Amino acid sequence: MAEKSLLDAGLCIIQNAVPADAIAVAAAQAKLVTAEVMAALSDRGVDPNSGHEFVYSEVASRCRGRIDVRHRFDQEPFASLGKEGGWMHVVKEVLGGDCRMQYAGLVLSLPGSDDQGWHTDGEHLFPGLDQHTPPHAVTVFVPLVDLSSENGTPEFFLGSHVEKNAAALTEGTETDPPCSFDMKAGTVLVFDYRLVHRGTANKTGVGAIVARTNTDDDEEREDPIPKKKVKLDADGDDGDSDGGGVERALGDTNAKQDAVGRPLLYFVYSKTWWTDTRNFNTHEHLFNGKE
Ligand SMILES: O=C(O)CCC(=O)C(=O)O
Repeated sequence: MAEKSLLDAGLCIIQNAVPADAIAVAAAQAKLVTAEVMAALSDRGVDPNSGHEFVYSEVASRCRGRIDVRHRFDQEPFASLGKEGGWMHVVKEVLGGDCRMQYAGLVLSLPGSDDQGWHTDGEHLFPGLDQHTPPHAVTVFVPLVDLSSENGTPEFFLGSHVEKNAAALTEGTETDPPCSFDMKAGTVLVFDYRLVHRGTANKTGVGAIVARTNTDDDEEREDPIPKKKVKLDADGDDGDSDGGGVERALGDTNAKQDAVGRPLLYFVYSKTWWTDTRNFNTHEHLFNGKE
C-alpha cells in the first residue's frame, strides 16, 4: 500500500514510524547540534535570517531562515535511525534490500523563515526518456515536532516525479494544487527524489534567533505554539496510537521552538550504484577540524 503510493504518487506517509521516546532523544540531540552550528555561524558573522546564501560541509542555507545541517549525523541517535528507522521496509521494497544510505541531516526552519523555492532533490537519470523509470533514490522526512501550517509543513506536487507531469508544472498546464499534511512527530514521509516540493514559512515568530541552552527560566516561558486540536493525517487517522504519548514526550521540545526553530530530520537512500554529487558539493568546513 505505502509502496504503491510511493511509486504512483511519488510519496507515502508511514504513521508512528518512530516511537515517542526515540523522537524525544533525537530532538534533544538535534537541539545540541543546532546550537553548536548556530554558534559557529555566528562566530563567522553568518546570519541565517539575512537571506544570504552560504554553504559549508556541515551546514548550508536553503532560503532565508532555513538551514540544512549535516553536523554529527554519523553519530547516535541519527546513525541507528538511518539504519533501522521504521521506514526501512518501504525503502527496501522500492530500492532493493541492498540499498544504501547516501546522507542524512536536519532542516531547521527558523521562526519567520520564507517559503522555499520549488525544487526536486535530484534529477531524472535519463532526462527526456519516453518511459518513466522507477525511483533510484528516495528522501525520508522525519519531523521532530508536530507539523502544521503555523510552523510550516512541506508541500508536494503529487505525481511530479514523472517527468511529463513536472514539465506540465513548468509550462503552467498543471491544474492540481500542491498538497501538504499536518503530521505528528513520529509519522514520516517518504518521497521520490524527483518529486517537486518545497518547505513553507515558519510563522510561529519573528525576530532574531539566538542559539542557547536551556535555563530554569525556560520552564516559565510561554509556549509559542499554542496547543490546538491536532489535524487528521492524510488517511484520516490522527496517528497517535498511544493516546497522547507523543505529545507528552514532545511538550518540552515544542515549548523551545522559539530557540531552535522547526526541526525536520531527513535521510536519503539510493540504489547501490548511484551517488549524489549535486548536494553539499563543497570542501569548506564550518569547524576548524574536520568532523
Ligand atoms: O523545510 C522543509 O520543510 C523542507 C526542506 C526541503 O525540502 C529541502 O531543504 O530540500
